[in-house]
Amino acid sequence: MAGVKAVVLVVLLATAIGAFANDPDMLQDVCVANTASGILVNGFPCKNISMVTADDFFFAGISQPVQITSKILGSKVTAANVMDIPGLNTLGVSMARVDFAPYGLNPPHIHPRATEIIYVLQGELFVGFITTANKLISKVVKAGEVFVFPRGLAHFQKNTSKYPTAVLAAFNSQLPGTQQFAAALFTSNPPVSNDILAQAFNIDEHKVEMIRAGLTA
Ligand SMILES: *[C@@H]1O[C@H](CO)[C@@H](O)[C@H](O)[C@H]1NC(C)=O
Ligand SMILES: CC(=O)N[C@H]1CO[C@H](CO)[C@@H](O)[C@@H]1O
Repeated sequence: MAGVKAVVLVVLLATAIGAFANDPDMLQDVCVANTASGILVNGFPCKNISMVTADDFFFAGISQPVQITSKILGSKVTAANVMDIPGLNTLGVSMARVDFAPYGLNPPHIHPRATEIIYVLQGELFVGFITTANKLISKVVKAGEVFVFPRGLAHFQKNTSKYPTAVLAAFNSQLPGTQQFAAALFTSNPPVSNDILAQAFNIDEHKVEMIRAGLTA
C-alpha cells in the first residue's frame, strides 16, 4: 500500500513538474496572438475570435531555401514561431528552418525555453550538444535523419559537405529564444568589458578586441 502511495506521489510530482517544464498549458481552444494590443503579459493577449482566420495558423516562409547572407558563418535560420504565426500563441510549439552553405556553421547557441528536434532535409551535418558536465554528445546526421538537442544546452550544427544543406527544426515552445555565445559575450550592447572577457578566456585584451572586430565585420 505504501508502495502504491509512493508511486502515485511520484507520478503526481512528475506531472506537476512537467506542467512547469515547458510553455504553460492552453486554457482555451485558440488564443491567436494580438501583438498590437499593447498589453504586456506572459505570451500575448488573444485576438477577438470573430477576427481569426486560417492565415493566423499559416506560414509559407520556410517552404524554400533562403539566401545565406552571412559569409563567415554560412548559415541562415528562418524562424516559424509565434512572431510569424500568431495562432501559435499558447500552443507550446514552433518550428524553424536552417539553410547551410557548403561547410556552413550554425554556431554554438542555446534555446532557453525549448528542446529542439531537427530533421535533415538534404545533405549531411556534424551536430552536437554539450551537457552541464561538459560532455560533448555529437554525431553526423544525413538527409531524413533526426537529432535532438535538450533544452538549454549549448549546441551547434555544421555542414560537413561541399553541398548546400538544410534542416527543419521543431521546438516545444511558441518562442524558444536563441542566445549565441559568441554574439552574447562579444557583441552585447552595452558591451561586456574587455578585462572580464580577457580574464574569462585567459587571453589578453588585444585578442578580445580582435574577436569583437571579427564578429561585427
Ligand atoms: C468580438 O467581435 C464581435 C463581433 O465583431 C463583437 O460583437 C464582440 O464584442 C467582440 N468582443 C470583444 C471582447 O471585443
Ligand atoms: C571544416 C569541415 O567540416 N570540413 C569538412 C566538410 O565536409 C567535407 C566532406 O564531408 C570534409 O571532407 C571536410 O573535412
